[in-house]
Amino acid sequence: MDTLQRTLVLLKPDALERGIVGEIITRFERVGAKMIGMKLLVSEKDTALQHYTEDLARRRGERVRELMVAMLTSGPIVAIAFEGIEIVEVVRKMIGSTEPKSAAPGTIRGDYAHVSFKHADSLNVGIFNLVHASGSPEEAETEIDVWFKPEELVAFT
Ligand code: IDP
Ligand code: MG
Repeated sequence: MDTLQRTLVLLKPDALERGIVGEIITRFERVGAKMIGMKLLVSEKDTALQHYTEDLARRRGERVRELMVAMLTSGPIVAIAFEGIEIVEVVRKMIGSTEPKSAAPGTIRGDYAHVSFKHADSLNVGIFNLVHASGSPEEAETEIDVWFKPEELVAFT
């Protein structure tokens, strides 16, 4: 198994609205994750659909996929590609579980948010949890391709 991996992080519109982009990036810098790509953009609907794929609809329902595509395209986002040793798992650990209410203190979702699935459901919105991170090395490679052209990734040692 190759221990050197890449992962895709998105700072979702709520992170930009809250003005905590720098604080979140600082956390990844602290653990030594190597930034190999970063951009600020407003996502097209097509791109958001490539990111939140059929897989999300299968796992969480078509409604959640639609809500998340709407959320992701609702304002500026920051896309970052990181490289590091088993970095996929490390970054997932750092962001915490999907529902901020359940996310452990010390995680990004646990430290900067607190809302529940129940609350999001009552408003019929996707849950605001600030950050996306790839769930597996395979997902990471697919997602990096969605957000970055090869020439936008910086290789240096
Ligand atoms: P993850 O982001 O922790 O990997 P996924 O299951 O891949 O979680 O879901 C993608 C995103 O969709 C979540 O981060 C969250 O914002 C949103 N989401 C997932 N399930 C629900 C739900 O039941 N209600 C509202 N939003 C949801
Ligand atoms: Mg996911």
